Amino acid sequence: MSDNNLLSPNSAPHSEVEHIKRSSNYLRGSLEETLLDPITGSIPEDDNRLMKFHGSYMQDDRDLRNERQKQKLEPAYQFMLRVRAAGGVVTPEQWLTVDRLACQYAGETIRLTTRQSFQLHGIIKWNLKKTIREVNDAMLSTLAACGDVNRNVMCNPNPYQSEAHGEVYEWARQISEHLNPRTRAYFEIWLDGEKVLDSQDSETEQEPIYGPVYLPRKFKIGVAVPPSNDVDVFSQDLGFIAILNDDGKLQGFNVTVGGGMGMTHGDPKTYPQVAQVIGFCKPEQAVDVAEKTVTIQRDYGDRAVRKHARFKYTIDDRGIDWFIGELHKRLGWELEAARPYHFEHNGDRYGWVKGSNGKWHLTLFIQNGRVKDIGDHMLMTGLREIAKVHTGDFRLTANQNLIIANVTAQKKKKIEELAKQYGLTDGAHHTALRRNSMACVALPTCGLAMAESERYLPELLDKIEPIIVENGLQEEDIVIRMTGCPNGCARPMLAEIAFIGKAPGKYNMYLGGGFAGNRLNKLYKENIGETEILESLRPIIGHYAKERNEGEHFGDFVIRAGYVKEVRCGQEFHA
Ligand code: SRM
Ligand code: SF4
Repeated sequence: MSDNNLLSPNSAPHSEVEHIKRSSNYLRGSLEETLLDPITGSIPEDDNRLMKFHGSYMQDDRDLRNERQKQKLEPAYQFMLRVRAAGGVVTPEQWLTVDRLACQYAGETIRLTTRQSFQLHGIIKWNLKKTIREVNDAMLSTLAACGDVNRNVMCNPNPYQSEAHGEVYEWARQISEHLNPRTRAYFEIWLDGEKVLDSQDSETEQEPIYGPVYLPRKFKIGVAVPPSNDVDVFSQDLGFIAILNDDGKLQGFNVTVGGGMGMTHGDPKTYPQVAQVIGFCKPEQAVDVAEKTVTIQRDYGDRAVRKHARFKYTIDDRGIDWFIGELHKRLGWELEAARPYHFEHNGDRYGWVKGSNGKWHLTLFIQNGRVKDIGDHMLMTGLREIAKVHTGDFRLTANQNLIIANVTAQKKKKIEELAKQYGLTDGAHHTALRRNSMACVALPTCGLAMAESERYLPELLDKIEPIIVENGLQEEDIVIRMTGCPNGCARPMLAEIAFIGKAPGKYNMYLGGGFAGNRLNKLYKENIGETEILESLRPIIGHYAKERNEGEHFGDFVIRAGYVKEVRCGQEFHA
């Protein structure tokens, strides 16, 4: 393993974060002590960096910032906790645990994320350890939910092809487990070391895959099952596209590399990128491909400039042929030629369906992944009541929605009744535009937000929907996404219509992403507020309604009609 030196492959000195990681003794830092410090609800910055690897971010409630400053109080420090489960599959018991923790420590709300995880917000420092312990008691984890490691492995929760899904999911789970950090720090800090004694040799501390400085940056893997590209496989650092034969049996995976969304406004050296398909591997080779790809990024990723440290830049700088050569060398075998595949969409398919295993699956529309009781709309209570009787599983989708999966014929009626009683919806009464909408968390918790997102998109949709309805497009699937900044947490750069926050109330508007998540969009208008957004969209929507070709998606139309140019790769995004 390389990279014990202090220079990046580009010979520049390593960034501050690299030094923090290196001297952290495998992610321990002084976390154990600072968590106990009774004087402040915060932790020092160095520990905050390490905390991310443990699945938590220190935040403060930005709605309260000014008021607290006026009162000369420290910010309202609180912690976000990300709970991950590969492919977003959890049992009803695990759902109930997350629900209980949310009610006890995290403001009575759960956030389903764009990577099929849970987020709890607003946990105060002194409740963090109990919360993490209970998450682990439920056989869930927060380790590596954030930080410079492989994150939650996404997997298509396809309820239509239950058998193939089961197999694909199993590979996603194995990749996830294989790439988990091995440090005992997590167990020592949060679980009082008890699991260490059970399962690990306490003499040696090793990270066989990551080494002592982990990766230069976060790393993301997703597994798609065509025709659904719900995991947005082209946005992933490493992707697997399941190839099934005519009987629906898994043959293996096409491998994709080098996707990513994040960028900085006004800095063309940073850009979103779509991944490239580089070949095919058998199912049992996927873990090896994942491990070797991660080690290549470990050894060649930029450790000097964090903005340039994602795997997409490693590949773009050195070239795809270099990467494939390096991968083959490390594997000791070669990928086969990529096999044909076809994606139809990247959204969710709502409502009840019967899977090939005879069980039933209900996909619910959860606006922006926010699970909360608001007035008469008792979403959180309803899901809790379902979890109490459900014997199948829950599946978080990559579009922030939820599937009540594997419902037996006997339980279907009961679950239907509960869904009705608590107003849980498959979104049928909304426009297809809203059903295909997604917004990142942004304010008030996200420290990087420049504008509202989750709290604003539903309101903006209230104003766009009448235009959609006037034009008879209420059942036309159009993918619309918003984020509060250009980090791209709701993968807006792949949406047909996107808004990326610039300042309070101001957004850059992008058009022309591929309906199946296969093409980046392009800047259409810069720094505009709501009035201009609506004025800009109205004629384009009208034009689309009148002049679209049969089956033509909105993203394709705006390119054909000349509103924006087609973007074929990330390097063309800002051009
Ligand atoms: Fe994200 C940082 C929320 C998916 C790209 N993301 C953040 C932080 C932790 C803000 C921070 O660093 O202080 C946000 C916490 C907000 C909050 O208050 O909860 C945050 N990201 C989210 C979630 C919760 C959005 C959501 O509404 O669901 C998603 C959690 C995923 C999970 O469960 O693991 C989330 N983030 C994504 C995605 C989409 C994906 O992974 O499929 C992306 C784009 C894909 C990619 O990584 O290229 C994404 N998040 C970022 C970036 C930009 C990374 C970059 O390459 O530049 C940041 C900032 C950073 O890393 O410095 C970021
Ligand atoms: Fe925060 Fe930006 Fe991610 Fe939205 S896109 S959650 S504002 S980092």
